[in-house]
Amino acid sequence: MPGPHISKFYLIDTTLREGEQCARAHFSLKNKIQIAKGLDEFGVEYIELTSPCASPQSREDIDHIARLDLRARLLTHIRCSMEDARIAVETGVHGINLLFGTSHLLRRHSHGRSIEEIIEQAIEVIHFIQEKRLEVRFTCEDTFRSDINDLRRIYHAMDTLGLIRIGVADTVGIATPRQVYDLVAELRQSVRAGIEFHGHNDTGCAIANAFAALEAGARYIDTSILGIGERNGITPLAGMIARLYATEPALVARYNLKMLAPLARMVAQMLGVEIPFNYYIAGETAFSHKAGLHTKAVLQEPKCYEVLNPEDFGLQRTIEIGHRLTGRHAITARARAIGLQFDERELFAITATIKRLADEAPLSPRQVDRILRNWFAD
Ligand code: HCA
Ligand code: CU
Repeated sequence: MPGPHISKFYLIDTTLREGEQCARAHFSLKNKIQIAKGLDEFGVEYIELTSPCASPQSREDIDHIARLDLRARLLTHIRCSMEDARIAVETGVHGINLLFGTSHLLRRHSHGRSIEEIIEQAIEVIHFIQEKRLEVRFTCEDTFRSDINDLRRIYHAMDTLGLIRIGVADTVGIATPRQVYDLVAELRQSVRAGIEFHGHNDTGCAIANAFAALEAGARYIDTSILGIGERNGITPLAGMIARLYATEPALVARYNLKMLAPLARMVAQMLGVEIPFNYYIAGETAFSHKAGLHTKAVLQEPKCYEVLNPEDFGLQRTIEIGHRLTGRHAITARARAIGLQFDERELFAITATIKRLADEAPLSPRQVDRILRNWFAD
């Protein structure tokens, strides 16, 4: 089967903007510095920061982060207004991400502007930022519930201004990969600016949508550590990396993959939450193999059931043994690992015993080892 084609792309991590909008997040300056440095060390190309207009501390924090001299380019994210832009251009970031709600719902209930008014205001703000020689990006917020003709008009108008990026945002997590692909592919034909995709995960499509955007020619993907953001969040960094690595490890070879799990742990701790047990790469069971059929094959060739090599992420696989679905091969391997040899007949008997015991309740690795040792001693 031919693999998908992905060309050059950049990650815009927005843990420090969208992520701060997660109900559980309240980052101190110290937290923000740790996150920014961690992301920089991981290698994301851009870090997006909360608007300096959000609060006095938010403004001070940007100044601090701008002085860290990170490799990643810094962005801040503001409403498309002169008021916000005047403050944002003074913060020392490299670029400014603008957004304006363009869906019928947001135009009506959020700001009440017509499409003409949106374009007019955007032009003024963009010219102002460009005069300050900063990168500008413009997003039609709630892109996928906006009228396609309005989108065409706005993006075209923005593109003639020479923006570095235009943003496509699935603000409410409603889009499907096919819709994302089609829209990005169309825009790719009609605008010169690079396309950024920002996708929420309300219906579980955030990674697939981001990937579809890349397949259609988007150049920038927004992510956050643990996927944190408004409601249930956006495309999670580790999940996006997993998706890209599984397509072709070379796509993510430039990132420091071993930092994904520590970054997830760090942010989970800051939020006072656990990493979900089934989270991409860093989740407790992400590399656990259980059923006999699986463990037998994995012990011979991990690729049978792994598209991600845990070692590349600084992690290890686990073979679960003490349960009713266990198999002889997993038990044999464990016995060997603790220096015990059994013949075939014994192994069948031990396996049957463990299955019978585990029918009551799963056995811990220690209990399994004890059974093996006692058997050997007998
Ligand atoms: C927001 C909305 C936003 C913006 C995304 C973007 C969204 O909280 O400001 O500017 O690309 O999901 O639309 O996060
Ligand atoms: Cu968002």
